[in-house]
Amino acid sequence: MFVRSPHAHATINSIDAAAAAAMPGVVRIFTGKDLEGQMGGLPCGWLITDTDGQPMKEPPHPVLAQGKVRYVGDHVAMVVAESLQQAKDAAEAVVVDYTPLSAAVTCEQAKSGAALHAEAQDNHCYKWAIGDKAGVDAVFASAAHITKLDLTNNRLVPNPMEPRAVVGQYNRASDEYTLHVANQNPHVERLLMTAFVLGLPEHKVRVIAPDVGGGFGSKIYLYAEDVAVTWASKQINRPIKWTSDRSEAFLSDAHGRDHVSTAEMAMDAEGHFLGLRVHTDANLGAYLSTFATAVPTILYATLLAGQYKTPVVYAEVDAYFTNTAPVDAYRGAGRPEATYLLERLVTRCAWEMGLSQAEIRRRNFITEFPYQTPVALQYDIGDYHACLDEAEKLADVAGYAARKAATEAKGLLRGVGYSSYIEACGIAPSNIAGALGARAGLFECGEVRVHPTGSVTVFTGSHSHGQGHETTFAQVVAARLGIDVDAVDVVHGDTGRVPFGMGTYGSRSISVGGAAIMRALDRIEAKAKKIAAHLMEASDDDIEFANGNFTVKGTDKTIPFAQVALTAYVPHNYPLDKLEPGLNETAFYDPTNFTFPAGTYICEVEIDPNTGVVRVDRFSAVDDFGTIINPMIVEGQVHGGLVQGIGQALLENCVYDTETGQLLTGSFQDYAMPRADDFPEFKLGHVCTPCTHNPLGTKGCGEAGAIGSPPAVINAVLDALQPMGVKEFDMPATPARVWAAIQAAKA
Ligand code: MCN
Repeated sequence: MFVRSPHAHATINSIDAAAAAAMPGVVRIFTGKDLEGQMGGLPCGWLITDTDGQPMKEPPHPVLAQGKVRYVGDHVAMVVAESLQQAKDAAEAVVVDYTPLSAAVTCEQAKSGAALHAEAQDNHCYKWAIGDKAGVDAVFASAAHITKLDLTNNRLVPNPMEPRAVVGQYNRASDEYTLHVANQNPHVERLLMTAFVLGLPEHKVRVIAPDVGGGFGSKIYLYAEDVAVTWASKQINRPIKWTSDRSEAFLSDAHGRDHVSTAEMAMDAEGHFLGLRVHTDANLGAYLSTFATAVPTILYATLLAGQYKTPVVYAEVDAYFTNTAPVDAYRGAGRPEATYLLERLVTRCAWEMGLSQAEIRRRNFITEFPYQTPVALQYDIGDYHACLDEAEKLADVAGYAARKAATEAKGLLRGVGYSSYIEACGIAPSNIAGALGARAGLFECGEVRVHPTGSVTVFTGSHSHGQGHETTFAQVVAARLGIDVDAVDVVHGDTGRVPFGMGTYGSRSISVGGAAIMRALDRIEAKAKKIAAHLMEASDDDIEFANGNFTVKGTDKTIPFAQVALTAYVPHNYPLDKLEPGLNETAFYDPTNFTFPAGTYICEVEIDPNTGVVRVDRFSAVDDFGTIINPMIVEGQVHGGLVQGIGQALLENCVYDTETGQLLTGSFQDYAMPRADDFPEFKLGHVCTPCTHNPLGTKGCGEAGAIGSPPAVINAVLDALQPMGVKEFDMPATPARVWAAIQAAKA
C-alpha cells in the first residue's frame, strides 16, 4: 500500500510512521529516507536536445518522494503488511507534515507558476523544433490564403481492463529477484530497473509478464511501485504484492495527450498547401515518465506532413512540468495529436476555400513514393486516393443529402467529418532513433525452437496484451513451415524464457517482432534444407521447400518437415562433419524504416440542438495496413482503436482543478468511458500497399483507429453545428459542452 500525496505541490516537513509501524500486521514502512543512497531515480528513456543545443532539463524522479511532492498521488511511503486492510489502516496512520505550495496544472499556469524542480526554475523542460522555419515564413508572407486554428488535445486516462500489479520476490540462496508485473516491456523494465535504478546485474532479475490485463501504452513504463516492491522484498526477505486499485490508477498511471497548439496552413488560391506552421505546448506532468519526451516531439511533429505534399513544414514544441500525473505514450502516442491537429486544420481549410472535405484532400495528396517529407520521415508506399475513394463508397456519400434532410425533419442537426490519417509504426532503425535521442535500441528478437516431433515453440520479444499474437505469430510460422497452426506455441513476456525483447508499443509487433521470427525461420529453413539434402542424397542447392515438404528439384523425391526435425535431434544419418544437431534459431531484426499505415475515416453525427447530445450515426474506416495476416484480429484492433478515439472525441476528459491541482475526474463516475451503445456498427474497408521493407509486407494496425477517428468526429460535429453559428469546438463533444457552444453562438 502506498501513502500518496493529497497535495498537488507541497514540501514534506516530516513523516512520522512510528505509530503506523506499530499497528497490527504491519511488517515495515519505507519512506524516501530509507531509499536515500540505496537506488537512483527513475530514468527517462529519450533525451531531447533543446533548440539551443542544450540537453532537456531532466530533474530526478525519486521512487519515494524526497522532501517534496509534485502531484496528487505522488508516492510518499510504502506500507508492507500481512493483509491489504492492515496496510490500508496503517497507511492512514502515517503522519506527513506538508507545507502546500501553489500548483500549476496547465502549461499556461506552469509558465509563471512555482517551480516544481530546482533544475527547471521556469518549469520548462525543452523547446524542440523541426522543419524549415525560414522557408515557412517565406511562403506565409506571400500566400493567397492562410487558415489558422487553435486546438486543445484533451488529457486522457488510459484505463486498461486491469489496473497495474506487481509481486516482487527475492531469493537469498541464489541472490536473484523474480518480478511478476503487469508490464508490456519486460526486458526493458528489467534493463531500466537493474542498470539505472538498483544497480543490480541484469541476469539476477527475472521479469515475468505474460498476461497483463490490457495496457494501451500505460504499462510500457518503469513505475515507482515496481522498483519499490522489488527492492523491499530483499529488505524484508519476503515476497511483496501490490495491486493498484482503480482510484490509484486514475491518479498514478501515466496519462496521455494534453497538448495546446496553434496551427496555420498557407495555401495558394486553389487550396494547394504551401506551408504548415505549428506551435505546441506539451504538458509532461510532474516528472519525466519513461518515454514521455519522445511523444510530443519525434512521435508527433514528424507526422505533421500527414498525407499531403506540403513543401515546407515548421513545428516548435515547448514542453512543461506541471503538478499533474506524468504524461506518456497512450494508444497512438503523438500521432493522434498530429492527426487531430492536421485533419481539423485541413477540413477548416476546405471550408474557408469553399471546397469539399474530400476535394481539398485529393488536391494535396502525395501520389509518388518513396516520398521524403519535410519533417524527417520517408514514406515507403501508400495509396491515399484509393483509401479516400473506398471510404466515400462505404460511407455512401451519395446518400448524404437525403439522410441530412431526414435528420432535419426530426428537428436535429447532421454533419459529416473526414479525416485522412497517417501514422509511423514500428519505431524504426536503432541508429536513427539513437541519433534522435533514444536511449534504447528498437530492434526485436525472435527464437524458433523446432522440437524433435516437428512442433514448434516461438519465443518473441514482442508482448501480447490483447493483440492476439498467440494466433497471428503462430499463423506466420505455420504458413512458412507448412505445419498445423496448433503445432505452434508462442511464448512471450518472460525474461527467463525469451532471449531478449523490446516489448510492444507503436504497433510494431508483427512488422518488427514478426520480421525477427521470419529471419529465424530463414535460418531454420536453410539448415533444414541441408539436412533434407543429406537424407535424400542430393545437393543443398537442389532442395525446394513448399507446403511442409522438402523436395529434390525436378524429381518426386520428397520428405516432410517433421522427418527433418526428427533427424536434427536423432542424428544417426546426419552430416555431423558439416552441421550441428538440433533445429533452433534466434534472430534479431532492426527495421530499416517505420511502417506507414494510412487511411481515410468518414463520420456522420446527429446532434440534438436542444440537449447537445451527439450521436455517431455512421462511421466508415478504410485503412491500409499492407498485407494483413489475420483479418478478424485486425478488425478487432480497428474496432478497439475507433472506440478509444471516438471516446476521446465525445466523452473522455481528464480534468484537474486549476486552483488546487486535485484530480476532478478520479473515477468512472466522473470520467466517462465509452460503451457499446455509444457507437453504430462500424463499416470497415481496406486498401493494400504492402510495406516495402519488411519480409511480411505488413504495417501496424494496433493504433490506427485511435489516431484517425477523433478529427473525423469533431469535423462532423462542427459541420453539424455550423448552421447554429458555432465556428470552433474542441474535444470532448459532451452534451453540456455542445449545448453551451450553441448557446454562446446564439448570444
Ligand atoms: N496484424 C495483422 N496484419 C497486419 C497488422 C497486424 O494481422 N497487417 C495483427 C498482428 O499480428 C497482431 C495485431 O494485428 O496480432 C496487432 O498488431 P500490430 O499492429 O503489430 O500492433 P502490436 O501487436 O504491436 O500492438 C500494439 C498496439 C498498441 S501500440 C496499443 S497501445 C494497443 C494495441 O496494439 N494496446 C492494446 N491494441 C491493443 N489491444 C488490446 N486488446 N489491448 C491493448 O492494451
